[in-house]
Parts: sequence; C-alpha cells; structure tokens
Amino acid sequence: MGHLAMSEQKFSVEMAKDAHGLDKVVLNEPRGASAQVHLFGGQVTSWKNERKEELLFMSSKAIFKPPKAIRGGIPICFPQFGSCGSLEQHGFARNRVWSIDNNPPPLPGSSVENRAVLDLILKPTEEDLKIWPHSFEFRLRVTLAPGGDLTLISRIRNTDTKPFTFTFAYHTYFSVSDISEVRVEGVETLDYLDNLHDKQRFTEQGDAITFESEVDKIYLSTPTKIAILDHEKKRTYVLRKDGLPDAVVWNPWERKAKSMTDFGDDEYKHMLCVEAAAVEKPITLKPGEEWKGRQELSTVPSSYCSGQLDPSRVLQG
Ligand code: TA6
Repeated sequence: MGHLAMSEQKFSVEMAKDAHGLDKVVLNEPRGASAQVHLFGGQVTSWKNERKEELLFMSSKAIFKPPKAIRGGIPICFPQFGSCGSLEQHGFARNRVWSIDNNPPPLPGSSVENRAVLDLILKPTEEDLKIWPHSFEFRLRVTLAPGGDLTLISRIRNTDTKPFTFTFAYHTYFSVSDISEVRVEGVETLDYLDNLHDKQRFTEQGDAITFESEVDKIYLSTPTKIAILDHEKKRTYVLRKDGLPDAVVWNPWERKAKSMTDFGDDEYKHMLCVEAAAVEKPITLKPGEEWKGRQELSTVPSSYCSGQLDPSRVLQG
C-alpha cells in the first residue's frame, strides 16, 4: 500500500495467510485504518486506526492452532455464553472454520457502499449436531467504514424443524495502556450478575467503573452506548450495540492471568473485555426465524465522554 498516494488508497478486502498458515481476510480503508478476520472462529483478530495503532488486545501467548480459541480480538460466543450443560465454555462458533459467504441475502440497514465488507457463514457439521442438535445458518458481516469504525452484524437463522434457544456475546478484547487508569461509562447504577459470586445479582454504584482487582460482571439491560476511557492514551472506545441487551465486563487480574497458559502473566494490565451480549434473557428462534445482533466500535478523543454517557441521558441518545 505504501506506493499509493493517500488519495489513491481504496477500500480493499484481501485473502491472506497468517504466520501460522491460517487463512485470514484483511480489510483496508482509504485513510489507512484496517482490520483482519481469521476464518478460524470468524474472529476479528486486528483492528488498527489510521496511525496503524492496534486497538484490540491479542495475547502474545495466543495459540493459533485449531480448535483452541484465539486469545484476543473479538471471539464469538455462540450458541452459549459461559459454561453450562454439555457445551464447551462459550459454545463452539469460535472453534470452527467459517466460510466466505459470496452470496449473502440482503441486509437492510447495512450499506456495502463506501466501506470494506466481509461476509462469512457458519453452519453446523454432523459432529456439531451431535453436541447441539439444532440446524442453523450464522451469517457474520464485518465492515470497516471510512475513518475506521468497525461493525459486526450477526444474523442467526433457525433452519431446523423445531425451536432452539441460545445466548450470545461478542467477546471483545480492547487494548488499553494501563488497566488501573481505565474507566467504563454507561453501566453505572445497573444491575449485574457477578461471576465471581456465583452469578448473584447486585446493583452497581453510581459512578464510572474502575479496576483494582479481577472483575467478571454481566451488566443487564444496558444503554446502547458504552464507553471505555483510556486515560494515558487520551482515547475513548465507544461500543454501540443493538439486539444485545447485556454487557460483560472482564479483567482476569493477576491470579487468573497466571492461570491461563495462553495469556501473559502481566497482560491483564493492558486489556479489558467489554462484551455486547444477550445472556440474561436467552433468545429463542422458531423454525425459519432470524435474530440479528450488531455492535459498532469507534474511537474518539477522551474529552468526548466526560459525563456524556450518563445512562439516564444515553437512553435519549
Ligand atoms: O467473558 C468473561 C468470561 O466468561 C470469564 O469468566 C472468562 O472465563 C473469560 O470469559 C474467558 O473465557 P475463555 O473461555 O475464553 O478462557
């Protein structure tokens, strides 16, 4: 791309191989922002701004060897968020190789003009149907807009003859300078289920969330906008979501970081998961029905967010 003058840079969507030989797709937009998506997991594994800064966290110890999920980027948790019953933790969508969807059905409200667009599809294998006996088509559209906003739209259709129920999350790993100088706005005063206390229900206190120890909370029925403020970088991530009422906030902190082989002992200092999710109220689809869940990620200078994401005000936003 270096040989093209800025004005000549275009949108592009290119197949490539990563250093481990895994297939990935690289999306570029004219001002220099980019994203990459591994077909394994249908997982966004990089999102860079115009200055080529990596905005998503990827563990230096991530294992790029299927079926182990890649530790970082935006793993997709389907057909289950969390671990219950016979399915593995967070379901199996992130452990499967997805295919390019060359002929996606129209997606109202999602323009393909003036942006880089990738459509992927996942259908269950015979093996999958043994562990989760429901036929589905899961279409994922990843778009990179001018200036670098990143949108993921999931469409899950029940192609079976009986209803099925699922939970879902975009398990987004944000890169942060120093977790002790990060604030989350938009979930104040909300109820949450605390994974560190047997999923008991609590109510969050009234001010922005900060981090001094392990946090693993499922905030319920949150506003559509949540902000993650990185003080040192003077950068705010804004997560907008639709069809995903809940939001999971997770930092493993020191002890749990040490217990994960695909995660560096100190890496908890430089990441925060804020995950658009549907957990409290599982989604049930009748045969032929389709569910859509969307998240849009953008960055703004931090001054944008001081107090502007007050939940009472965001709902008017
Ligand atoms: O999203 C938070 C969480 O459910 C945590 O409880 C922790 O288990 C994290 O997901 C990572 O899960 P994974 O299966 O990717 O190691």
